Amino acid sequence: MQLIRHPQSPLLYPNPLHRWESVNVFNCAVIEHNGLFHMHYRAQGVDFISRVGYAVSVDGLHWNRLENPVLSPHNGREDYRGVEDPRVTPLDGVFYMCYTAYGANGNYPMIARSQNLITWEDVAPLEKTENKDHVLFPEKIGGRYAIFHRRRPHIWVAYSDDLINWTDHTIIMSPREDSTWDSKSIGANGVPIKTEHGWLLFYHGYGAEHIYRQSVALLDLENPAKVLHRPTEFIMEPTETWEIRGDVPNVIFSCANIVVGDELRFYYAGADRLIGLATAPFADVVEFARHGK
Ligand code: BMA
Repeated sequence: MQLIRHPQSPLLYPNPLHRWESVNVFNCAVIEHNGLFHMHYRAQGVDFISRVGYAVSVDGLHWNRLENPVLSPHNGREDYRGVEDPRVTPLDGVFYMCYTAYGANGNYPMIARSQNLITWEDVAPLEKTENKDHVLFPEKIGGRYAIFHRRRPHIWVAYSDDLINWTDHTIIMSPREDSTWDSKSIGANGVPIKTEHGWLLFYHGYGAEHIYRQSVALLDLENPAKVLHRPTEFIMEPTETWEIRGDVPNVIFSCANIVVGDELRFYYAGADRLIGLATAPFADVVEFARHGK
């Protein structure tokens, strides 16, 4: 099974009129809330520092953007090189954004909070070591917050009572040495989707050729460290010119996988430069995942 590129894709381009987003717009979060689609996207302009922009849409295809970023570096040495790769999770009436703070010590996995999707305040970093690709689950598991994260090269899960202290860090999935596409590193994408067959996790992987491809896995609902099914094949790889050539070549990267009606909407960035959309009947994706090993 392969995801299908939407005919209107790519949907979002750099804006040459704004210094902060004139070069690349890429890895975006998308949620549906109160009848609108809300996007938080990573942008780079003339200084190549990543900021997070906000756009809103009635159909998830045509987007209206704010003039200024909603999140910029604000923690001195810890994020002066940029705030990257937002993943937004609505939970208990609050919006949480997991983003990467890129600074003097590498990448910190940060968690921020908002009531209105525009003004954000930091909660705390998940940990103060190299780590990224973290995304909060949309509900608590066993009474605790749950999060995916990535201490290279594995996808981990961890739990917290207060979003500040995280414990029970467990590896759930690792690169597959014998794989043609995910032998080197893997990381979680957007908010996992709860299904009757388990948590549907979308994740990216790359191998020796350093091509970022995409696939899915199904995890146990009560204990997501337990992988129920993990197909060997990928469901999307860079094929279009704008996915092969851009800022970083051969990259499909995604921080947003949502279900709208019967359809999976997989928002992604091509080559770290443009934002596009791929879709598939959601039932087909679940079936594909279920038939994995
Ligand atoms: C990853 C992240 C992403 C980026 C990708 C491809 O490590 O930094 O933000 O899209 O590399 O360059």
